[in-house]
Amino acid sequence: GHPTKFYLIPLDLLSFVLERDTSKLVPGVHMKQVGGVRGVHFSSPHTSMSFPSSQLLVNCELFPREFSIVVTLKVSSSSAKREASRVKSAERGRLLLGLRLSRELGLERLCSEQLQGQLWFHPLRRSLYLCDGTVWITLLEDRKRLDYLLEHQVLSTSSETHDIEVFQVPGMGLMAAMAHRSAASGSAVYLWNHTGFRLYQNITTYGALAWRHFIMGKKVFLVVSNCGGGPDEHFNKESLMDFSVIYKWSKHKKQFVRFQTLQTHCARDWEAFKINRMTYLAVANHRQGNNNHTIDSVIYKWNRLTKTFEVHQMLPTLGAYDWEFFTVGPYHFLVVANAFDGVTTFVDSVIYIWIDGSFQVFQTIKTFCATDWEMFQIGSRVFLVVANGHKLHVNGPSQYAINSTIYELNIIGKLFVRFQDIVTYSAVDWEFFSLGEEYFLVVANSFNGESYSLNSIIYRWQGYEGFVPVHWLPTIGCSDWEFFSSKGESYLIYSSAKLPISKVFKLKTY
Ligand SMILES: [Ca+2]
Ligand SMILES: [Ca+2]
Ligand SMILES: [Ca+2]
Repeated sequence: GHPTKFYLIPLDLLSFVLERDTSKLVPGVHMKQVGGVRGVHFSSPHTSMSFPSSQLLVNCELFPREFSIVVTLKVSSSSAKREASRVKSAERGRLLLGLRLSRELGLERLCSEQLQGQLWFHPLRRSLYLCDGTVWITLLEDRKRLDYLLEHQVLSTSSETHDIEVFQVPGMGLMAAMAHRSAASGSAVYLWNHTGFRLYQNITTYGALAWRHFIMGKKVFLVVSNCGGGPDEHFNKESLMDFSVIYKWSKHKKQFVRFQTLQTHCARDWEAFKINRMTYLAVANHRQGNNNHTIDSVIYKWNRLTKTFEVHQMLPTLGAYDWEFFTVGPYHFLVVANAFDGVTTFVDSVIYIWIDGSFQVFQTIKTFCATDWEMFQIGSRVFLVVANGHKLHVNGPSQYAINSTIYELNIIGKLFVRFQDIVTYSAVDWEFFSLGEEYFLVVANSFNGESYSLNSIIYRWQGYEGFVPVHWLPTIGCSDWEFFSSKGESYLIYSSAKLPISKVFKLKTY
């Protein structure tokens, strides 16, 4: 799976510089012996200690941006002290890499000014600390870290897929509902076993665009949006087939059964949420007829007496694509991704806040064919990231390589402020996930103006630097990414709007 693995053969770095002339050591190099352990101490770098990096990295023209040195330590019962090694790799005489290791093993010593720069390895915690002159800073802790992704399953589906929803059904396990394009074959629910997703139930849909699951009491529900028959239909049934259906899981039949039908308008997304133990659904109505994007989206509320969802509030939207609900402390927010007003994609998306039983405008944010909002938290910090699809103004050309932006909630200023811009290619989905103590975002890039074969990119949170790209995953017409875990393993699945396949990747950690 991972080509670079083949090059991971152990190298004795010291042998590159020490065994040239065994009769004498070069200036600035001393042998040291502490408690029966011999080591080499480099007090000052000398140019004769250099060696070309090509000796280390065979078939590698350029020195890589990321480079790891694995230090293997044999831990004896007595505290051992090692001082080692300065590695210098010179390209045209320039110092590219310097490493100074001075490491303590065993129980904690007080970090003082004299120990500044010293590393301390705790064998029981398997953690590595650095003394900054005052305190020990944690450099490494024994925890899960993302290494690489392994293709786990290529799932053939009856047609192209616009959306995946992964959820748990008590007594059944993990399931995935997929919004397949074709009205002839409809959509399907898949059941997970360790080898992958297997077809479980076919459900009649007409150009399905989105699935969403929700739970009321102990009952599991699914809602799907239909957007006409799509190109499969030979005559115009659009108005008849433009609706959404709520299904309920029947424990008895072990199937999803039809529960309620709602009139929607090419709904791109359903969001389910609870406020004060009441269940609400929000639908993102995208357009009415062929061209009217300036329409209302609807918040529905569960009525316990009639046992149906009823209209609670209408909110004006512009080609709405996505709703995202989130809660910060005592405050409930709902943000809409507005995509298009019929003329331009330069439209405002709106963050609403729940006040006295209804949503009111909290903040508007300029977006460009916004297709998705994803909220995530890192520690106490609250972020919102938008997927911008493309820039289109009146009848001008469309731009697909544009910024999608991460915003951070400024609690004092009571508004979201720009945190980081990331270039995306007609982005249609962001998915946030964490592994151990690492945080990631994956973006679904769908189109660059010429091709649908593009990389989706996984970004890793690096604190001050924000999110940096770490993995590139080739996709075709990517429409959705979902993260899920099963039996301690983590997975990502993506769907394609251009090919009848979905792919599951297993996240390999070290
Ligand atoms: Ca989804
Ligand atoms: Ca979303
Ligand atoms: Ca997603």
